Amino acid sequence: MRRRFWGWAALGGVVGAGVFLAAAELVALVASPEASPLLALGSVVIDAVPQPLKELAITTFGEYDKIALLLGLAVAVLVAASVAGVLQFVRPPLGIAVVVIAGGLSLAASLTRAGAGPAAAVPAAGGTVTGGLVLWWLIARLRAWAAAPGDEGPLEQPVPHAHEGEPAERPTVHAKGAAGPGSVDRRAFFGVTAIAGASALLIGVGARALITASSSSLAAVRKALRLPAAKSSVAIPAGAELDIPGISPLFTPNADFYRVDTALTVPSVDPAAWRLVIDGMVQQRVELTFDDLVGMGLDEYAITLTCVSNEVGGPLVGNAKWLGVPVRDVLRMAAPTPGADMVLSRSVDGFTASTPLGSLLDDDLDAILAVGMNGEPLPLEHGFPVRMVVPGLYGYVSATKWLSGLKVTTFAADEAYWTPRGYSAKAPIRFSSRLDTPRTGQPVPAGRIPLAGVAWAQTVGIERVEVSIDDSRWQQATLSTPVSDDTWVQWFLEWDAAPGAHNIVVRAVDRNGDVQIGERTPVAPDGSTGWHRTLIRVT
Ligand SMILES: Nc1nc2c(c(=O)[nH]1)N[C@H]1C(S)=C(S)[C@@H](COP(=O)(O)O)O[C@H]1N2
Ligand SMILES: [Mo]
Repeated sequence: MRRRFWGWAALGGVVGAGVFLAAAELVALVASPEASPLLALGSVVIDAVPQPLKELAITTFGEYDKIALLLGLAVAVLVAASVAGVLQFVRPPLGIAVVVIAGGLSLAASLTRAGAGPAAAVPAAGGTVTGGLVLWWLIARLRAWAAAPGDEGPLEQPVPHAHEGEPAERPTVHAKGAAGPGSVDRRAFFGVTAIAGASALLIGVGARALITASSSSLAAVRKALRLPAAKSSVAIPAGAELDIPGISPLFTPNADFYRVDTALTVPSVDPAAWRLVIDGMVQQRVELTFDDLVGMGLDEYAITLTCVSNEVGGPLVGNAKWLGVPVRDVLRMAAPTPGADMVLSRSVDGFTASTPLGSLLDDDLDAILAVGMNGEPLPLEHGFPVRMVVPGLYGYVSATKWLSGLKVTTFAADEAYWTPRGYSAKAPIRFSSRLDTPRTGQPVPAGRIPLAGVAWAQTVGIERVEVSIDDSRWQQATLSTPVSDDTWVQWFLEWDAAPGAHNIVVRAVDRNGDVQIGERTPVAPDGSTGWHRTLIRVT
């Protein structure tokens, strides 16, 4: 078929895809809000991409890694849709075959998400049928127009717009074509393209907005939630916080707290419907409601949380005051049976973490089920309404957000989310230190200035922090008064900065007397090592 129609065929394909997605969103709204095909596909991609690629995405896009993924998916959909349109034009029903394949993939993706019931299949199925019909009809009109005798088609090669507004008004049709055979099909093609395109846009955006609105109603639920007062609060000793511009604050504000998870959209969990199931190798299966949990009494704990993906000197660490209940109190209600050595905590979104049972039962370790963070209910993106926090273990093996279950089991029998993806099943944190100020690329004027930052060795505590300037001897920094061994400390060292470039290296020594490992190792499989080195320019 004539190549000059390929642009219009691609446009038909894109409109068909738009109708596919809009219809799916509309059906999802009624049938299965979690089963949006695009989001389901995105989640499958997140779960499937190999670990190095994922690290690359996190380091390249940071907090925007998920937006980048969705944009990438959108581009892929545009390309596939255009190809489907052209294929359907050149060799029907190959385009329809592409739609069916896309529908099958979305269907599989929706059905395999955590907690998906049979209803999760409906949006993808509805989208496939509607999108396929529109594509078939549009391309049939285009083929009739292209095949019409005497119609040479557009005089100039029309360039399809990015948005399918009013291509019919383009000066592409000469008088003979307008009245000749095929003009009915041409008008039908453009008319339906415009109407279908515009409706897809309206319906798709509208349905998504309504689905999103349900999460803003959850935000209102969270805002109205009043947690019982804490039985005990964290004592902050004098000198716990240094007053140095540019240093990490002792407690990281919730809005600045790093976020790492595999959830493409923040899971919505209503505390009124929340249940925690403790099962597996237990004498007594236990099921708790949110009121049961907070009714056990809340205490405040200051704990620094660390991500295994944090590079030396990186931002994926934060300190907060958590309000919660010891995990051991809940586990003891269920009475773990002998032989168990692991607790597999599960999130509503399917994420799992493997934590040694011994750590969670240890009376001297403040492993908690947290419901509050820095004086508020947990923020939605930090695991509302309940998450786990365990001092001294990386987040991926302990800090399950949107918690739904604790399965008492063994490391031999069960595997957590990250274990088959290149990370260790057990991962105590590697203690570390960081220079916060001054920063690389931020020249400072010569004179006396503080070098300052934070250091953490959860459960053990920081003994001292040492700084080496231009490879000279290690100088001991001054520490803030620790809140506890589970929180980071701030440190500073006054420095007479002379003009030029200077190499600053920081390392910590923990209370066991161990010196921070100097050798650089990557974040996988169990956390980065190395000293934070910073090049500072003094002017
Ligand atoms: N449900 C769920 N919980 C999760 C994760 C996740 O992907 N899904 N990521 C874990 C990881 S890797 C870390 S480091 C911490 C991060 O917690 P934050 O986002 O509140 O800082 O959450 C943990 N809990
Ligand atoms: Mo993490």
